Amino acid sequence: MDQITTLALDQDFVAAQNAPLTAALDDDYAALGRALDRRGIDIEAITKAVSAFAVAAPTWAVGSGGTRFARFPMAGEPRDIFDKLEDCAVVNALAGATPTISPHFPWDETSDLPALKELAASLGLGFDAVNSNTFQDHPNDPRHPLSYKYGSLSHTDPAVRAQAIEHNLRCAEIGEALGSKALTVWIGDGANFPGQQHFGRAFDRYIESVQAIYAGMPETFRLFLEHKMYEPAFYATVIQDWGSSLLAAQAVGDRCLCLVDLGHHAANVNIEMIVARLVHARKLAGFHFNDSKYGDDDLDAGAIDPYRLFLVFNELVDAEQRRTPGFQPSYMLDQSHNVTDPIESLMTSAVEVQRAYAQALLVDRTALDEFQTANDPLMASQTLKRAYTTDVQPILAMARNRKGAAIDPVAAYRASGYRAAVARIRPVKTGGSGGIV
Ligand SMILES: [Mn+2]
Repeated sequence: MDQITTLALDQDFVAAQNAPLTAALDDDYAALGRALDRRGIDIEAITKAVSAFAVAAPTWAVGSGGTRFARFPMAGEPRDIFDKLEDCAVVNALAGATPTISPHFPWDETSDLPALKELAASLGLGFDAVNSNTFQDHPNDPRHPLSYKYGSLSHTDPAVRAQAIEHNLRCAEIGEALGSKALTVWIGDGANFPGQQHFGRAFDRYIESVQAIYAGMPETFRLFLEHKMYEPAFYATVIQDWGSSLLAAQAVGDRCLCLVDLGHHAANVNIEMIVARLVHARKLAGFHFNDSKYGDDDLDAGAIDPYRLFLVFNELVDAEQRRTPGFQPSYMLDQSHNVTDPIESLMTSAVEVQRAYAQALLVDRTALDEFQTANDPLMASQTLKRAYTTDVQPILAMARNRKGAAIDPVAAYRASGYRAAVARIRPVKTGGSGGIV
């Protein structure tokens, strides 16, 4: 492959884009610094923490997503994992918050792993958790002669389970070669009709399969179990909620943890409380960030309910500051971009996640503790709101500016002409009607 040259990855271009914006940024940053100082908060400490904060970009999110009904392809969509890496590099170069990518197999299959590693290194990208896929068949792969139509790790047929276990072990092996340290397992197993599946036996089979993956994967690896309430199984899913996920993780081992995808719950479920419970159990793997209005919408993080995102981070920062043993969450975006340029969505989403983190760092935890102890719900709530309503934009922009990323990532991206440039060398990719690409 030819590595493309693009203005979006050119430091001088980004610096030139930032130049006319720096005076206003300095002014806003100084004003916010004074305001925070009056609250006893050192703005530099917050900026440093924000600067160190990272969220992984999933490789599948740089292509156009779709729904069950249709997918509308976009110009210049990535053709393979190498193109995806280049798109992810642009996201990281301009928004400065996604230094790692999370690959998915078989979607990211390549026969040349060393070349993949080399390209990632040249683009300054590392590899986060590897994702396995046993929720669809792999018709062109001779290692997958059996169908996952009726499940994978919990399938009634031991041969299908063995095939699915083998796929997961292979994903871990590829991940190890790429420098990843975790394997994420999400299965679509479940039932579409009452009576279709024996709940207890299916769960037992799932645990047994995950135990086999855990025993076979590298000892340096962590195993993330992702739950999801529904879809593709619409009546019952084997790992439908954090309770099932926790029971399974506890049955498997210390390095087996529960991953929370914000969209994978019933409407109005208190996700921040799930975070607190998983932190308590020392079983929080991390997050797949996205947003939703109705279900597993996979909308951009912070697009619908930024306060909920803040409340999730409020729990995460609380755990971080209490130095909870073993607290080492892994953060990733997991969204489907149906109507936007995925690069723009990923950049703005990474910024929204960072924003929620910055706001959560501003919570006066001593005051909050006192209001909780004194049973003062109004002031406790106001303590959170005071942090949430603080405009931390200058902190986020300053963190980006200092690391050579863009003060205004979307404006810089559009000015770079990246999409038009890749559209000239990447043919339009039709097909793929699924909601996930
Ligand atoms: Mn997910």
